Amino acid sequence: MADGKEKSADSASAEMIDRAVREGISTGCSRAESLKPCPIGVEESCCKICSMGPCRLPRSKTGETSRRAGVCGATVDTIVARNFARKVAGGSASHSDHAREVALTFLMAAQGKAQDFTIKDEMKLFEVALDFGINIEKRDVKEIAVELGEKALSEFGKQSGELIFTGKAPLRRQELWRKQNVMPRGIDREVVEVMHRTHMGVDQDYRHILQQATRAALADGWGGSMISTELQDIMFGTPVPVLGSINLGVLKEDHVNIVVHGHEPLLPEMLVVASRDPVIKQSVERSGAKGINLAGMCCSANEVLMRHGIPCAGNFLQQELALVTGAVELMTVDVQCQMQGLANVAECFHTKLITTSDRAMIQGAEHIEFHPEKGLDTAKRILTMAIENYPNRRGPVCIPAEKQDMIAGFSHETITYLLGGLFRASYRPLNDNIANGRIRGVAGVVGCNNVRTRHDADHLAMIRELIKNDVLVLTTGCSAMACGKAGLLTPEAAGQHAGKGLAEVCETIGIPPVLHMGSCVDNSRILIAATAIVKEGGLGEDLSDLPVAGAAPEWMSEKAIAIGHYFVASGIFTVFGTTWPTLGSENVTRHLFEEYEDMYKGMWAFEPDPVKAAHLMIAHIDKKRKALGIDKARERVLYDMAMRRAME
Ligand code: NFS
Repeated sequence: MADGKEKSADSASAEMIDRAVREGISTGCSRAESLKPCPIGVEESCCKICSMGPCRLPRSKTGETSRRAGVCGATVDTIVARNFARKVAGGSASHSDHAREVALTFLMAAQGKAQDFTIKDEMKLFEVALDFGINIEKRDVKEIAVELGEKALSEFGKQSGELIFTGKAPLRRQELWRKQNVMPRGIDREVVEVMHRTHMGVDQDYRHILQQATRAALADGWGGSMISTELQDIMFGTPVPVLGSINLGVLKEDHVNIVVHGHEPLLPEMLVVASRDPVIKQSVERSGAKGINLAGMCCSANEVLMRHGIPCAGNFLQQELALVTGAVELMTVDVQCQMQGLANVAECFHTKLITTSDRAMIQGAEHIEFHPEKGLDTAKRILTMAIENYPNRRGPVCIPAEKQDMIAGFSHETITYLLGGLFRASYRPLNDNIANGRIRGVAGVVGCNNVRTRHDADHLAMIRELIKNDVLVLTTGCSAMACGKAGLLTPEAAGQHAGKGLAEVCETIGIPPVLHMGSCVDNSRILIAATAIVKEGGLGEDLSDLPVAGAAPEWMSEKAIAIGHYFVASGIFTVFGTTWPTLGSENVTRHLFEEYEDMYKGMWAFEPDPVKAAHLMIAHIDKKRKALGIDKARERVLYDMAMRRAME
């Protein structure tokens, strides 16, 4: 196998990839070498929706889309659109089922049935209650919270009408959604309808299938994901900038290391509380360890980092590598992005792998189910297991030295405050700096790692190119963690990497040029921030008027497709890297890449080269600046031929 440095741009990961190879431990990297992607599946021109197939309709050698049809007569357009829509449904379902769990816990907390959970941010409770049309005057906090919990839960099963949070979008956008008939109803309903319409022999017009995919994606972005973020903020506190550290070097040889991996912050929040318990502290002392070291992995990491400054061990492709250090006593996983391969790696060491959600078990892992009403007890039980496992370490522990400081916690509320100050909190300074050209535009760069690209490399290449060109970057998920490891989430990064205009603004306010806004459900924070820019005035009347763009250069999950699709349907140009799942159909690709611009004023693009992709985003930002009449404020950039071709 190629050496670790070729697989990862992060030297700590490279070191652990090499260790795994030396010791014959299977990881995502080694499995990817022996498993090449299927060339037909990669273009999604394979239908396995019924058992008369699978029907494979590859493009001809000359690159043309096949004119053949599946056994039932389904064209390649229908097949590709169905596969795409099902990806959106899978992603929306994941974010939204997470949201449901949060809403259920929120309601139990409000009713006093989950004593370990409380309302930490009353101000946000009142704001969100008002969004939901709840009367907050002369009412008890608990009463308001109960009503909010009930109303939030009823958003999932709403059979008609519009999701309440869509009312937060600019009015123009809401009108456009109604005109295109994609205003989302209940979240569950939209996902179920995608599954129904894409069943054998139902919806067989690719445009009509994609319309429903759009409605399901909007139910995620302006429904499920937003409900998660808002209720989590109320329960656990709205993030404010916090200093944290990241990379495998956060693990400590002389501590009991516990890695919390997954997505729902409910158990991780309780683990944080339990780790401070005096009884737990005493048992750590007895074990001979110097203390407990909690570290996060994937989006759970982002959640506990943003609210408590708990260190991050790493992003998606580091989950197995954290165990390869031999220093992890216990890893908890709940839902999403957890590789089944973890069980095998854990077995090679003393590590206990614990599944905690009633929706996800892994063969070979131990299952300790988390229930909100006894959250703290479960957390203590898990910590005790980890402490008892500390003396069982086998073989040499090998923790890479890399550990990087970073600032996270840029919620939409924080950005308002940082820009305008406590007494005149507003987006005005940001809008002014966009209008005067110091900030050329804003990009949301988000999403996963993908083993088919060099770990972290594309995120970093794209983001460095954007900030060099004065584009302020908002980031979440595994992309945010890639930035953290590379030192881009520090205020000093502005002077080192940002263009003159952006650096000036960042240095004045004291913020990094790349703002960590949280986990993947927190992409809803980016929607709210973009809406706040519109509402501040002077930069158009809809999200699609803004000089902004989105990207996921190393995406791999269905959730990333759902996110990208709600960004696009919200009017934002969005470019994905690695691979693109509609290449099997020219019509579907044209629909999403071109016709969507007319319909939604936002569209998809695919560009695997991250620097070229950054320039597609910059070109889009410049196009929007021109339309707003603010292009004169900045010098024009001369594009070379290669860049122009990439833009066409
Ligand atoms: Ni998002 Fe977070 Fe990471 Fe991708 Fe997975 S952890 S929810 S899906 S891999 S960014």
